[in-house]
Amino acid sequence: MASTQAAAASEQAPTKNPTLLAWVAKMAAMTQPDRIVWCDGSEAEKQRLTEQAVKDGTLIPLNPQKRPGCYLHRSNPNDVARVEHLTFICTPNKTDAGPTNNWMEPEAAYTKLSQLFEGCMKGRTMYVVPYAMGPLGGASTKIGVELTDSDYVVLNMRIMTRMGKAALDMLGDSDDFNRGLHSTGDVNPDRRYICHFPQDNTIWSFGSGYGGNVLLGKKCLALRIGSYLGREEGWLAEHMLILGVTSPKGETTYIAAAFPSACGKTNFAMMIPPKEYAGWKIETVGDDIAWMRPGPDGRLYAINPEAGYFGVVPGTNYKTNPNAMETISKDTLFTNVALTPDGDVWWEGKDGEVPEELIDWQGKPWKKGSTEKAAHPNSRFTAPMSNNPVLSAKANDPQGVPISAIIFGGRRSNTVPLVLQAFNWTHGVFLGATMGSETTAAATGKVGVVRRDPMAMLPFCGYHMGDYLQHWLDMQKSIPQLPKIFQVNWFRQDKNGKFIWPGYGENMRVLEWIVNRVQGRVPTQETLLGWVPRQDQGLNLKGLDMSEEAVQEATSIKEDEWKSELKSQEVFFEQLGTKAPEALMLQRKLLIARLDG
Ligand code: OXD
Ligand code: MN
Repeated sequence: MASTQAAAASEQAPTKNPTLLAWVAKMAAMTQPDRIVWCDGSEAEKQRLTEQAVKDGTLIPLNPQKRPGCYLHRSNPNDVARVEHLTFICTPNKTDAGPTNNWMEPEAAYTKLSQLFEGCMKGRTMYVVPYAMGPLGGASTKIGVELTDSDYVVLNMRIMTRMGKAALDMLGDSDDFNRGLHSTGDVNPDRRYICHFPQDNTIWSFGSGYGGNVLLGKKCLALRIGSYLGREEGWLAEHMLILGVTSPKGETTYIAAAFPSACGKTNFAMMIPPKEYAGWKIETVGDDIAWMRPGPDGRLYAINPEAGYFGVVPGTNYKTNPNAMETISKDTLFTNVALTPDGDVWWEGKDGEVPEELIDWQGKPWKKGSTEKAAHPNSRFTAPMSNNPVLSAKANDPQGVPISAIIFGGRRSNTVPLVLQAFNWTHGVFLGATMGSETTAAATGKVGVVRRDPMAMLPFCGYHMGDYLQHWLDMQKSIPQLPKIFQVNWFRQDKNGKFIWPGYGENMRVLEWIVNRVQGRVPTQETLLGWVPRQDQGLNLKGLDMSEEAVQEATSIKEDEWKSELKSQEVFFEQLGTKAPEALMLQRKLLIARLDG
């Protein structure tokens, strides 16, 4: 694009912010779009972009009687998940990125990606998407601007963030905004890079259209860059849901919980308690990301920086998550699910009969009984959080909510018991740091292998993991009223490979114990690993369809399993080298001594 066009574009720009205008012009000069469109976030803009996306085949309208305002998008089959091996942290020193991130030297990365971005928007539109992560006007809220050549990205960003004029107004003339550049390019996995430059507050993403790689506010800004900023500024950016649980007496406790991708954060955040819990209520503040900072009253306050949900579709049904089913009943974008003959969507695990015939996620005819999945295992919905019947009013509160408990949960078929409470903050950080989880379809690669995933942040920590863990330890000095820390595992299996714990709504029983512990209401039992529910005054099992032996099995601690677990943890700590925090190494020694003693 000629520089005269860039000048013309800045004349039409709805801002006079000199830094923003100069940066947009510079990026446009490199990518050379035919036109630049500044997004205002209006309904008219949504309609215009949607019509255009339908016309160019990016979106398929669904049956308006069955799914009003909903569309289906099919991605390139080579572009269906986050690509951790193509995701880079580009800090000046390799050590700053640490051993768990891919690293590129910043200048080398800018040069390499500039070659890909050079002229890549010829014949295309560059959309300028100003967005806020967090409630507008909040002290914790951050502004980003994403430049993208994808109308699908704009429509998703519209749901996932507070986007358009309001964000631009909040930015004003400040130069404090994240600079995000994205092009779908030719969707070639050999030319796909997701690069983060924390010291420049910049993200460059090329060659993908998949949410986690391209909705730059989410994983890239809210977690990778966010975690880096959090360390500099004294707060925490975490891969955590936030929920409020209200007892029949009207007492609300806010809890943040970290689980790796596709391990049920959305389900947990929207859970409906079982019938034995009449009068209890769960409300969602966030389903994926928490930004937490100490508040003036000494408690830790959390906001959800997002405005929508980008959730895993398969397995969602009226039993596992009725509130999600309501949430995705309208105004939702579906990606890579199957299409029914009557214009609705279908996925494995949906309620009701399996249809005889479908069009699968790749647009091919599919017949019942096929060995192929009709919906991709990482197919997704993008839905506004305002659709959620149990959305907490606090989700839009710029102050956030005071967190009383933090939960770390992995997907483990063995070893980790149903629930335990850490002895103290340092021990809790040790539990989070040593989390392991079996991999899922949310990222490209083998599914079902255990990997260490500290705080569920392995793919999302924007700096050295050892420094990150030290930051967690240091935070206790600035939070006089520390939340209590817990570890859970809903995924333990019996010898036949069946999940022992029923999960979903029944997780309320574990949640109630956590609330009771936080409020100091129930006694507990000490074990080698932490505090667990007592058999007499522990978990409420009334009405639970589970044998006593199965409950025993779900909560048991097997010392031999813990000995091999400790070995696998050792490999992880060795990787951190001298940056493995001393306090965590001491926790490790104490645990070894307890197990050997
Ligand atoms: C997500 C993920 O999309 O964690 O939230 O992959
Ligand atoms: Mn996630």
